[in-house]
Amino acid sequence: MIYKRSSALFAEAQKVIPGGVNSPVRAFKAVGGDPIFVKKAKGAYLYDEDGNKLIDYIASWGPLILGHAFDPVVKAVKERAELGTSYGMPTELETRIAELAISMVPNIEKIRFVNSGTEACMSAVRLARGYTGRDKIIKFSGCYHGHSDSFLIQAGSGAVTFGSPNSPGVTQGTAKDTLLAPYNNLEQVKALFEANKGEVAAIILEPVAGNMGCVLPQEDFLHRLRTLCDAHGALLIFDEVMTGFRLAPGGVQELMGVKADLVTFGKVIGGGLPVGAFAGSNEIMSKLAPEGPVYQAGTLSGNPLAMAAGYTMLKYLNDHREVFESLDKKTEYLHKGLDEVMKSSEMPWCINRLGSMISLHFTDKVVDFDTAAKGNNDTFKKYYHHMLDNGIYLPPSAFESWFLNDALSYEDLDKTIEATRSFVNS
Ligand code: KE4
Repeated sequence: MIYKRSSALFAEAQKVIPGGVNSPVRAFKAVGGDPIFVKKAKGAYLYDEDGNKLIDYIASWGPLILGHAFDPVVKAVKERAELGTSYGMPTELETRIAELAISMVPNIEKIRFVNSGTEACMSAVRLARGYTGRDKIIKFSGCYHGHSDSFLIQAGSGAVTFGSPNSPGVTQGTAKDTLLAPYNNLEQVKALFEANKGEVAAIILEPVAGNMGCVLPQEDFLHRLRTLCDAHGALLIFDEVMTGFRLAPGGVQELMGVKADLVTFGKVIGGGLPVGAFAGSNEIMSKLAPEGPVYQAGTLSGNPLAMAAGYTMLKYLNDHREVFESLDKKTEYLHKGLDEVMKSSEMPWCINRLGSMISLHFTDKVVDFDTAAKGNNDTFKKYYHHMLDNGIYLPPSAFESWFLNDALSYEDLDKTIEATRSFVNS
């Protein structure tokens, strides 16, 4: 594949944008080479600036579960734009998407819309602290909840991709209130609660992690966290920015039957436009301004274009729930195909999957950040570029989940499996 124009555009971008990108994980630092500049996208395919057609496995890092430029969403945004793009005033549309989201997701009575997953998680933690009157939070190494200071402590995704989980600029004052445990390690969580009696406002976690690659909660991990939070008067926050409206209409709460006190959303809820949200019981959410004292705000929160895209997306998913089964079946097919190919390789490998979240690791077991970090990154880099040269666009980091979209055909999946076979045989 030729990437001349992408490289030229990258050189121009680096002169005016730090690192040439507006989000670090796009910069290909973890896999080497210059990032691909995209010209347009439709369905399961990206068309880059050099005219290459690529099968897309990031779907904008999750939002585009129905594929790029999904016609109903495009139509809704075009029509809404004719009515004005932002008012800074309430609109009926915000009420309708709130009602729809609440009808789809268990255990939530009120929802507040923001502009990103970071904002959603940051606001949910502030609300938990305001509601409990406590300062500390427990997070898990390798989980990523956006780039708010409290979370850039052993974070996943781009933060770990750069090997700088503790970002400069995060003060000790902030870091001291973020307690860390390895994912799936209940004993450490118990120890943190014992050592910080009455001080923990909340546990926040990705109930199915996607920012170390895909890492599943073991046995009754989520149920036991629920019990520990109840015993210690802390809130349980599910960060479903990635899993929400992807693993099931009601997300992981529905899938695994565990009740969270607050749930955060992003990605799919915005249908490809900037939307985040956080939700919970009326009892907790009523503490939010202007109803309560916990302040949170945003000029473009509830933006009509973003609400039009998000509403159209959620309504389609709610009315066509067969999409979730279709996506799961396609991902299972891909999983089985990759399994069969990788079995013939000498190198250590494992594949983690739940629903349409899947990741291939070049190590033999990934259950938390430490085991994910043992993956052979040199092999991943070689695999990444081999796949790219075969027209397959994977997330440019071993610490990401692949995101399937329902526009992918079984022929696309076969191409992905065969390109992996040619890598193993090379
Ligand atoms: P955003 O602020 O990027 O919208 O959402 C932050 C966030 C919060 N919680 C979870 C579970 C997330 O996965 C994310 C963002 N995900 C990354 C990809 N793993 C975004 C990609 C990027 O940083 O460019």
